[in-house]
Amino acid sequence: MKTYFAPSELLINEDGSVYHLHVKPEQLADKIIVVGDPARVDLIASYFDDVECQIVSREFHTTTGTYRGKRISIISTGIGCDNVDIVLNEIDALANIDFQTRETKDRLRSFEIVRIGTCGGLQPDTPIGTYICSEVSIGFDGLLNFYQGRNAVCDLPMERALLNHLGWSGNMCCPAPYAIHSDKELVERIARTDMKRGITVACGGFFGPQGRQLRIPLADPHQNEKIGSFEYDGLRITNYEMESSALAGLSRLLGHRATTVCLVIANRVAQEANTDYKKLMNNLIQMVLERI
Ligand code: R1P
Ligand code: URA
Repeated sequence: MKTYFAPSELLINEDGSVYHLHVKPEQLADKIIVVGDPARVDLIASYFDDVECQIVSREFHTTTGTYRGKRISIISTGIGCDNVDIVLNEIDALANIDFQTRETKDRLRSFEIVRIGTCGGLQPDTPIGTYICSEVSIGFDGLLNFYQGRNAVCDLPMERALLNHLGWSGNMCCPAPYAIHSDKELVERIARTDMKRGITVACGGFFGPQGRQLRIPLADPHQNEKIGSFEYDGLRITNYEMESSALAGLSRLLGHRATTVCLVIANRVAQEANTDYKKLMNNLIQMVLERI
């Protein structure tokens, strides 16, 4: 049975492009690299052989082109899982909803999506300069809780074990954290043996939610010690960033395959940071372009 999506639910611009991204259905490749920083789109595109289109709309910059014969789209999300909700739903609509009839297509398209980002390392063996591939993402952002099917795709025992370990109750559990596995084959192909693998926690903020205290005291001053000592099924929490959970979760619910790779630019245990990471990011970009 076909589902019809009203103009208020799927917003389409006058020129036939999707509302926020301003991208048209034919402009999207099956392989997609997602980044937070719009400037990173141009950096990645500088490695392309050919550029087919470049679209700029708010923080959502999209470039489609080819890298060694592979057609790839690069899209910036800006910061946060709320923006990933927009990007994932709009790219899925571009692929799987007919913009003329506003109905789902008979044959559904599936994307391969890799996010390239920066993150904070949470273990002594994830120093600045480490590349981490997320085998699992834990969302402290709450986004997936609004979608039916969340429990079917999440690792519920891992969620319970983490909450137990943190000893959180009341406001600290609102919204409930969700644990979602990345696509296994994609993790193997992207991480190979030269990237660290682990559990990534995606937070709804850079400061308090990541246990950083400036002038406001934290609700749980021991959050990062507890996060660092959590172990589940041989995996530890390796890093904090702000988008991987929504990317993995929505991809799973929509039938796309996704994972996140991040460069560690701050280590919370050693209390060190490096804001001059251009060379290391360039290297990570080239690794992903070869492997996607
Ligand atoms: C915070 O500084 C930003 O950096 C990380 C976080 O997820 C957040 O978006 O990723 P990006 O480097 O992709 O922006
Ligand atoms: N991005 C984050 O979200 N956290 C960090 O500590 C560094 C980059």
